[in-house]
Formats: sequence, C-alpha cells, structure tokens
Amino acid sequence: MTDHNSDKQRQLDQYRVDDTNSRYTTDQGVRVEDTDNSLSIGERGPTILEDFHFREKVTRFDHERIPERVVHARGSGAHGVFQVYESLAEFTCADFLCDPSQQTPVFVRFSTVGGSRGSADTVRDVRGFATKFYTRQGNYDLVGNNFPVFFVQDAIKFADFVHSVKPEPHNEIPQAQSAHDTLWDFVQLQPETMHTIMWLMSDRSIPRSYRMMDGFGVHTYRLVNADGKGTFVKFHWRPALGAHSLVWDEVLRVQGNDPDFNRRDLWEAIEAGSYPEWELGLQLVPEEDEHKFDFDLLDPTKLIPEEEVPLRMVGRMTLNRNPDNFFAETEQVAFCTANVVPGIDFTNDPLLQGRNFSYLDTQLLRLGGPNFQQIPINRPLAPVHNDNRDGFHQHMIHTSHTNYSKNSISGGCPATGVLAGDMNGVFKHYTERIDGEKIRKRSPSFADHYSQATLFWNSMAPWEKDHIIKAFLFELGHVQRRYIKEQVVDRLANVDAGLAAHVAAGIGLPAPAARGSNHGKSSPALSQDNQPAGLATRKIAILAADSTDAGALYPVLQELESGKAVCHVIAPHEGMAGTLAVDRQVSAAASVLYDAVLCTGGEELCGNGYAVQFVREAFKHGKAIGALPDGEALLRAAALPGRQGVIDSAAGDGFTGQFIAAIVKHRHHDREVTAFPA
Ligand code: HDE
Repeated sequence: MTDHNSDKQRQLDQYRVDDTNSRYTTDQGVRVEDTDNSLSIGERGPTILEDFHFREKVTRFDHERIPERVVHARGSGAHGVFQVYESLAEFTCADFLCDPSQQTPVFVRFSTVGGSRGSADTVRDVRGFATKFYTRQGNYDLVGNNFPVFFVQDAIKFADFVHSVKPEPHNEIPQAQSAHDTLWDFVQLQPETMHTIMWLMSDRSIPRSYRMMDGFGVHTYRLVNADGKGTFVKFHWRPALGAHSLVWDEVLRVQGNDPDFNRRDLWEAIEAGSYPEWELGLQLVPEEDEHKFDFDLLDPTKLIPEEEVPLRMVGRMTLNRNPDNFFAETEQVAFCTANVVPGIDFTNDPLLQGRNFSYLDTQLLRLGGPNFQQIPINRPLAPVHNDNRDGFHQHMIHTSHTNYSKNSISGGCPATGVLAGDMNGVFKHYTERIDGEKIRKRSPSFADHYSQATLFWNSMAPWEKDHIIKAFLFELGHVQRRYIKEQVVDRLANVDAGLAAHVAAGIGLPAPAARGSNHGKSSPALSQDNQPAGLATRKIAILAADSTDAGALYPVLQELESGKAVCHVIAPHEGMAGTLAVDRQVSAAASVLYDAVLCTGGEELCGNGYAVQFVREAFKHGKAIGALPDGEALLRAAALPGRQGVIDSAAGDGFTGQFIAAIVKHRHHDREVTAFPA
C-alpha cells in the first residue's frame, strides 16, 4: 500500500521514471543498438573513441558517487504524513501546527552518526532522526537525534568531537566504533560530554528498530504566535511501539548476520503495511520562566525533566511509503536546522546557532552547488520566487527580465511582504533584546556537567545500570592508554561513586575517591523499563522439523499472526518441514534476528547444534521462549539455566496468552547470564 494522496507525492510523480515497456536510449534520447559490446576495429581490435555510447556509459558510472555525509552518512528514509490534533495557535502561527484538518507530507531520514555509508546499522552510536515537513508555508526541518542531549555545548567543538569519535587518523581504525583512545581522550578532557556519554553507554544507543526509538529536537527552540509572543519549546517524537533496545552481545552478532538490520526492519514494516507512528510531544516553557531551572535552557547538554515540564502530545506522524530510489531520495535529501517556517524560531543555544550555518554549507559541497533545493525530494510545495539565479544545475528557466529587488521593470515582483504591503504568512524573526560585549567565553550557567549525568544514572532500572557498567568496561577495555582510562574513571566519580567503583574494578584500577555526593534525584521518564509494547511486527522464529505437530502449532501461529507478529518457520532444510513451508534453513538463520523463539519438532532437533544454539542464544539475550509439547525435548537439550520468560506445556490452555505476554515484555532482563556462553 502506498500513499499517493499527498501533494508531495503528486509533485514527485512528475519526476518518477517508469522504465516498463521502454526502449534503451542514450542520455540524449537516441535509441541504442547494443550495450554489451563496445565499438571496435575488427572483432579483436582496439576500442575506438567514436563510441559515444561506451564513453557516456563509463563516464556516468565514474561519476555515480557523491561525497557521503561527514556525519550521519549511513541512513534510511521514508515518506509519511503529519497531522496536528488541535490548533496550537495559542503558541505558534505555524500553519501546519494550527490546522487539525491538514495532513502535512513529511520525509524522515534515520541514521547512525559515526560510521561511513557502508557500516553496520547496529553499532553503539547516537541515531539521527531528521524530519522534513513540506508545509504550505515552506519546508520546515526538525533535525533531531534519539538522545535529548548532545556531547558538546558550542558548535566550535563539533569538529573536535567528531574527529575524536571517527576512525583514528593514522590507520583509519576503528570503523563506526566509539571504543578507542581518541574518543575517550576527548571525553576525559571535555567533561561537558559526560551527560551524553551516559546516554551513549546506555541501551538507548543500540535501538531494536528505528520504529522503536524516540526523537528529540535537543535544543530549546521558540514558538512564536501571531501576536509575536514567544514560548520556549523542546520537541519530542514518541514511538507508538515504545522505545526498545537490543542487548550488547546481540548487537555484536547482528552486525555479521544482517548489517542492514535497522534499514531492513523499517523497509519491511512499511512494505507490510505496518506503518510506524510517532506522536509529537512538546515541552512548553513560558518566556518568563526562562531562569527558573537549575540549568540553562540554552545548554544542549541538558534536558528538561518531564516531571518538571510534562510533555503535551500535539500530533501524530505516520510513515507510509518507502522511497522508490535510495539515491534520489534518501541520499539526496538535504536537511537544515535553519529551514524554519513562520511561528518556529531559534534561541541563542550556541550549538544551534552553529548548526544553522553548517547544514547549508555542507550541502553546497555534498550536492554540488546551490541548486540542490531543486532536487525533487528537497523541493518545497510552497511556491518559490526570489532573485537567486544561475549556479551549477539550475533547473528553472526564469523568464523575468529582472533579477534584483527593488525593480520597476517587472512591476516590483517578486515582492517582499513589505513591498507588497502584504505581511500575511511572512517569516518575522522573533524580536529579542540582546545587550552584551563581544567575548569568546562560555557562560558560567553552562558549567555544571555532572548533575544531569547523575540524574540519568539514578533513573535507571538495575538492569539498565548493569548494561551501562558493561558498556563502559567494553569501551574502556579497548582503550590502549592507561592514563586515559584513569581519567575517565576519575570523571565518573563525579557522576556516581558506585558507578566509578564498578568500572574501576573491572578495568583493574583503584576506586577513585568519591567527589561530592549523589544528589539522589531521579526522573523515571528516562528509564526504558516501562515502555509501551505490543506484539505487532515482532519477529518470531518457529523452530520446526518434519515431525513437528502442525495440529498443535497452527492455532498458536494463527493467534500470533492475528496480532500482526511476523512468524518464520526455521527447519534443518529448506522446502517443507512436514506440512509447513520453511522460510529459512537453520544454519542460515540466527536467533539474534528474532524477538522470540517457539520450539517444536520433537527429538529431531535435539541433535541439531544450530537449533540448540538458537534456543540458548535467545535465552542469553533475554527473549521469550515458548515450547509446544513436541518442543520440550529441544528445551531440555538446550539446558537453560533459568525459566524466566520460558513458557511450556505447564501453562496448559494459557500457553499462547502467556507466550504472547512474554514476547510483549520485549526482553527478560532478569535472566541475563554472563556465565552462559551461547
Ligand atoms: Fe548535525 N550535521 N551537526 N547534529 N546532524 C549533519 O549535515 C552539525 C547535531 C543531525 O539525515 C551534517 O547534511 C554541527 C545535533 C542529523 O541528512 C552537518 C553540529 C543534532 C543529521 C552537521 C551538529 C544533529 C546531521 C552532515 C554541532 C541533533 C543527518 C551532513 C553544532 C539535534 C541529517 C548534513 C540527514 C547531519 C553539522 C550537531 C542531528 C555537517 C556543526 C545536536 C540527524 O551539517
């Protein structure tokens, strides 16, 4: 199912090329006789320069690549729509946020940050979450991440941070990893990173799916209403499926089994009609409350705890169409934080101010000149009229005899709001009084780097804390220089003495002296322990064999599938397992690609190492495991060291219900076992 209804889709239709029943031509439209043999002198002679088809084909191939994004190079995109629930005119004059009857087309690109275009999806990293709204008043880009905070406070530190996390300059190792000396050297010398580092070490950095991930605008922006009144705002995207993560050991195995894990998941869900949805939530702060917080609203390393300013859910976004062409759409889409519409404005967050410069600058290089806005995916739906002209790849044929303002020859057109005497829908910058000296100095109100890192730590469930400690151990375990590890542990002592002591013990260092005391505050909303969850789109592996009791399996399958779970039959060989069609043979499958396992197949699977391993690994990664009566032998063969989230015939008639409840729990973290090699 695709959505052809939106204006953006109709606009894109003009550029879509359908090659069905077509004839092969050159780029000039001349029909080509043969594209398998180049023009040569004699059958065994040299190729000749005259072969314009050959030259064109090779040249076009040579020029296929454009520079990848310097950060966020690897991404996946999708089309969709956004609709506001009720008018927000009290806060903003942005048309798309004031008209609940309007569906605004969007294009969203999710990404990892550090890796190059070909790197694996499931790495420990921040995820980009960039949304382009094609509003009637022009394009609005909300260029966010799946963390609410960022590593540095001032845009001038961005290049330093990115250089430190990217592969090291002398040998370009490691790819898409933060576990190396330069990143941790940067961290220990730049303590403002510490709050975001806590997020990076948490499971937030290894999402199960782009569909199960929050999005955050990070900066405090400003909404402005028709009277020019401003309200500070933080933007949040909340996934309908809840924010869920993988576990680290799983991540390491997914990378080899399916480097496209998140990309494939998004693509397949949309193809199957399970359209991912997010609610847009706003935290609104009246201008007069700017200074009532114990942190600075302009500091992008701080979040506003939801307990202090609750989220107001204002609209819904649904992604309902995959791109037709990855390069044309996902690769060429160009986001920019400075793309705002009337009613949405900036604040003086020094990171945001720098971003507003950087995105246009980077597109000029990446997309080869100033006319990238005319690429179909970037075109606004709102009409574009101004005096910008020429440049590489100009698509428009401007027929006006003038290209300056003011002019009299063209009747003063295109006319600005002032010249036209029509201010309806013009962008007016928020009037803000600024008095100050020209200085190069960080505000003292940005100086507290630890309180919110501590808040995050305090808010974690025990299993989340355990994962954070293990993440630090993995990361620092890959750092070569001992003094860097010492310094990082020393910094951690400012976050929480217990955390620092655990990490220190793991890497063989003495526990650092406790610094200050933990303030003891927490924000339950930060934990992933109580996320909404459902069965829909969960992937269930059915381990089966020729002797599987299909009669017992079918009703369970039916119930799983009616709840929109995706079930795959995995058996020792392809073809049929008894009366079941096999989706994958077990040696080509992997438990890490599934959310749960259902065992069947009797004794037949007990001697199959792949099947036994499958169950043990699923157990290790906290997944729901079900065994029908003919699957209990396999359960025994797997010799699992616990029963949490394992459902078998003891459940009697309640089997399917209990199995589904175990799946919906996402992961059974109470059973994670380190001393259990899968
Ligand atoms: Fe970006 N960032 N960024 N960033 N960023 C880019 O723009 C930059 C920051 C984010 O899917 C680049 O088109 C600076 C925060 C996303 O195409 C570049 C600073 C947040 C994407 C750039 C930041 C983001 C980018 C590289 C610090 C979350 C991918 C290619 C001042 C709120 C967009 C490009 C897509 C991409 C600069 C910090 C999110 C170089 C200078 C904070 C989601 O312009």
